[in-house]
Amino acid sequence: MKRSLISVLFAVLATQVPANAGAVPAALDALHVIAGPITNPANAHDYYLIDAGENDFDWRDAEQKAILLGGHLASINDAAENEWVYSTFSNFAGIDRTLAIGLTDTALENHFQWSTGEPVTFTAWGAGEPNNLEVGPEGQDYAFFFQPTTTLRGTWDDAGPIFEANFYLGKPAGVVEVTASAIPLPPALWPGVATLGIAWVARAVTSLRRGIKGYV
Ligand SMILES: [Ca+2]
Ligand SMILES: [Ca+2]
Ligand SMILES: [Ca+2]
Repeated sequence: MKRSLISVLFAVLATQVPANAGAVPAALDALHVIAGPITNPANAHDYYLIDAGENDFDWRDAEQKAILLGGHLASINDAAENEWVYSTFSNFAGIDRTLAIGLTDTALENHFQWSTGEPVTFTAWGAGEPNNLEVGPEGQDYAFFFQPTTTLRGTWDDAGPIFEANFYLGKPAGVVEVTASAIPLPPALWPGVATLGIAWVARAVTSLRRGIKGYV
């Protein structure tokens, strides 16, 4: 995982944002941005849909990409945001998708927290979830929406971090939420990046976000 994240980082840093409006920076390919920014009128936050291209989808990589975009995987703070996120992205471009959101209990089993640090004020677990199903030694610590063709559509499942690229129940993707107060690249989350200079990286990311504004 480390190698792929580093390659993403360098792709971002190497990006020269073109002056001409409407051009799509090459770094978007590395971040696998499918769509965005799309603004939720209810909270004025911008959202992106990202995936892992042809690779297996890893929740942890998606969260790091979200940070590079200036946010985190989406925090679902109420029923209205749940409905908006699911209806906007679960069948985006006509493709059924299994959507990652920013909820995880990696720190303490069955104590789910948003990666933004916001308090958990709303949940929409599917029947019987979260069940921490022991499919591997780690259990299930990462939240995803069930995708549209399941009877549990619109509700959440705890799952392992990795979904195969060709997962048979909907292409895995992540929903990124950017708030006005989001601080790109918190040093605590990017210890390796700190040595490269946080300010330099933050400037590059800000330029990138400016460059892709309007790209949907
Ligand atoms: Ca939110
Ligand atoms: Ca768990
Ligand atoms: Ca589960």
